Amino acid sequence: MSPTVQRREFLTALGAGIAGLAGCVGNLPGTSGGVDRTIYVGAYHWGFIIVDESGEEQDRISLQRNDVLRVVSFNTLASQAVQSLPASIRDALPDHEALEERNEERIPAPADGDFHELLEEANEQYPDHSLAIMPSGQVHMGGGMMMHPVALPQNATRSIVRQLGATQRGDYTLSCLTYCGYGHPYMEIDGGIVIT
Ligand SMILES: [Cu+2]
Repeated sequence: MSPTVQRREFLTALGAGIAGLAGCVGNLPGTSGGVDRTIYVGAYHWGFIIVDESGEEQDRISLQRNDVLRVVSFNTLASQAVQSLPASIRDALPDHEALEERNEERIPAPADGDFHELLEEANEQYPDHSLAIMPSGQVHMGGGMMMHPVALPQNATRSIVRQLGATQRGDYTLSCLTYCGYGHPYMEIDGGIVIT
């Protein structure tokens, strides 16, 4: 199968996941408009940044069971999508150099090749990401997923908004499920959301 075909199939799967989730949330009792918390999640090569409504970056979001979380996600390279965010959120996003420095602190150095070159290559060849929120320690998509994957392409013109019910206690990991180059395996925040 060519990479293009694989990709198309993956995107179709994403669409199915999104429709499924919309169904779930609509059926939860008492969630009509009652959002308890909104977070903004930016995807970059090779990580995520979580910013709360006040424009503060957060390492971890704590929720009570049955809270309703609104997640606004975007690719930090999708300039039109970023422009549509509130100014306080845009201002909280580190510039690309700062994000690149984070990579060097978090991600093992490549055995051959140079971090910066691999990043440039990834920007060109694999500019798209996705975001899924799943129970920590779960490698494959399975049950208990909090947010089914949403596609975050670089050419997106808008952010993606999802409303999620925090129905199950536990630690959740934010994860990119779209191959995006060298650092892709490290593109996650383990335990980024905790439901107590
Ligand atoms: Cu990615």
